[in-house]
Amino acid sequence: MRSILSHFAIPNEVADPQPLKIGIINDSFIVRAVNPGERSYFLQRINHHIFQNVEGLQQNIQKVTDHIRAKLIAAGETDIERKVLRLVPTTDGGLYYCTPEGDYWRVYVLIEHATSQEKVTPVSAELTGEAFGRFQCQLADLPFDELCESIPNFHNIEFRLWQLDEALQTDPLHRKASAADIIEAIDRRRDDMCLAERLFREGKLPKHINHCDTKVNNILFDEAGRPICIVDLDTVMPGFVLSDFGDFMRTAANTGEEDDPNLDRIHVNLEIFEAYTRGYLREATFLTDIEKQLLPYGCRLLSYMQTVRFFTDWINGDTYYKIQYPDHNLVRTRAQLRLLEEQEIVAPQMQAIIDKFTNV
Ligand code: GN1
Ligand code: MG
Repeated sequence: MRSILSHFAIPNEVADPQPLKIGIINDSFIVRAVNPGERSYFLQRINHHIFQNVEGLQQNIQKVTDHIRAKLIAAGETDIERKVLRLVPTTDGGLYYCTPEGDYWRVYVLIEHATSQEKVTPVSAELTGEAFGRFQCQLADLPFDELCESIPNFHNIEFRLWQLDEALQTDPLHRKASAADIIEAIDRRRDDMCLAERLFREGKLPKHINHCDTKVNNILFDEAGRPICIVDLDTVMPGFVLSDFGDFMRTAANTGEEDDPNLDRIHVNLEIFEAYTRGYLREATFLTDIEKQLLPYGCRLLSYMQTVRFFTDWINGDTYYKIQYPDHNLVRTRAQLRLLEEQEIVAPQMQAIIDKFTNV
């Protein structure tokens, strides 16, 4: 492990890397400074089975963090090193180090005195909405095609439906016969759910840089409980703002669990919806009218997309998502489908909340 560190431009003396139990995609380690007051670091092995274009991924992160840093400097902010991540280059100026065995490693400067949260409250939902709104706003003038899709077609529902159709054709474990109701529910909504992709092709809906993993645990908070920095930039890529809004609501504005076996527990938490929306719209001042109007649709789109992705994985024999019991992906599918149905029911209330904050 120390030999990995020797390939990075770390000027100060550091201790041995200590493994951290965060995230399930990359392996993470903390590398503490030996002398007090000096920089510590965050070392990660990048999962290159999921992120197959590590060069493109690292370029994305460098562009996004440079862009945000320039914005913070221009705004006269202080404490900038805690407000945006900084990649540490390799000794020959690269953005990552690849070992002879083919493992990919990167190093960030560690953000000190920061905490993270797993569950939101209405107060933290509003702060989180502001933080993701500010993040999108800081990146709104970075042309979306300057970044690559670190996972190609990640939030493209047409592609996800194509993947499902492929899986259903093969049906390797003969599972589809027992899930006709799910297939029907997905099919019935196909046309509606591909609206965003159609609007993009018609030039009516723009793409922007999105985070694409807008969970509250991807925000670092300071000691006073205020968001300081957005982390986990692996999926930052071009897409619709609906992705980030919708994925937060999918994960946080649900009274049940993502994989809740008891569907009666699943409802939309409108209090969280309203709090996040208030914070988000306050900061995301770049949004066009159509983007604002489509935000409730964005919630449904992300729940639908996750339904399709879990279901595809179940049909395929559980090759992508880790499962804890045999039909876990089927249970996840049904829970996400129920969330979608609940979001359909409260769509008018969601729209009224959006309208209240946008004065239309
Ligand atoms: C994966 O591992 P996690 O929870 O950060 C997935 C997301 C899904 C989520 C569903 C790279 O994210 O897109 O929404 O599972 N990330 C990737 O729980 O596929
Ligand atoms: Mg994550």
